[in-house]
Amino acid sequence: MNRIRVAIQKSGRLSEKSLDLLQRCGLRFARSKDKLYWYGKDFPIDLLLVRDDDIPRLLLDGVCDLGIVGENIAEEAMLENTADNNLEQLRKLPFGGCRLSLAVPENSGFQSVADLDGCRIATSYPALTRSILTSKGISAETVKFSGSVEIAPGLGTADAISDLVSTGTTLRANHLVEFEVLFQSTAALYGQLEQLPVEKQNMIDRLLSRLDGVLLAAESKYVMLHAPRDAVDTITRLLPGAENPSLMNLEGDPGRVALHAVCRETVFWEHLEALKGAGASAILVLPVEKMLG
Ligand code: PRT
Ligand code: ZN
Repeated sequence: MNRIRVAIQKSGRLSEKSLDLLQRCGLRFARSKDKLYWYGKDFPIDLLLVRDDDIPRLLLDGVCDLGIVGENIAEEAMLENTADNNLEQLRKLPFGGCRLSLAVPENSGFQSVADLDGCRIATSYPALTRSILTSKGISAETVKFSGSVEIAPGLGTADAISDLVSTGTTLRANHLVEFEVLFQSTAALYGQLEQLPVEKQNMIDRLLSRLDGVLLAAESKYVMLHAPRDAVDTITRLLPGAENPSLMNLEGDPGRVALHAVCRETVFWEHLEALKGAGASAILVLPVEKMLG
């Protein structure tokens, strides 16, 4: 069986973006009736739609070759499993960003993380939380919650929580204050460390190369502008992540040129203002859809 199986989240914060990313790599799928297994149409790459918590195990057991999951889940799984069974992080992905933070009740009186020594901390990530706290010289007891961790202090089950935070709204709504960030997380593509048959590995390498193209294109822009010929060097330096621009003559205007460049970093309004200040005009910023090589 030389087909590649990719596990992604069935429904949740990472589902849509994971699927969109794979589709932008040129993958198309025939959806099965139960919607759990999607068969790859043009490539031997199939999808398995599962709960995110199951993804590390599917990789470790060799059921899937690739998986997209939050680093928080992958790190927790790696700390729970023995070291001979590790996942390999292949690429970080630009979505699913959040942080695992310690939070304590408002007016709890805790002054520093050290005060949590010997306390009970409710979390869905006990192994990750303990490992980070241990590295800070703090030994705390963790109480495992699968969801709604934020209600634990109110119930008297824990003194503090260690939970994922993105906007902080959930903490505020539960009268908790963020105390310390333990771990920054983002979605990532994982593989297994096992050696794969050559054909499978080649297919994964091809997918990774397309993925790199998609990720690079996402933050790249094609910039076109007119510039005074003697300001070309200054203007090139002002373009974020650009190298070797193309220059073209402007008919009837020997003192100015048209300059085209690919900027491999985000182009902000401030950059455009600086370009204008250096003499650029007719500045156009276009999205880049695909990139290779
Ligand atoms: O059903 P399944 O098990 O697949 O999904 P799930 O409910 O376990 O996961 P889901 O879809 O909620 O999250 C999937 C992944 O998204 C997580 O593993 C993280 O990697 C990432 N992610 C990013 C988040 C958040 N942001 C996030 N804010 N996961 C959870 N939250 C929760 C957090 O636990 C807390 O309850 O949102 C709340 C806090 O959000 P704010 O905005 O109020 O701070
Ligand atoms: Zn989950």
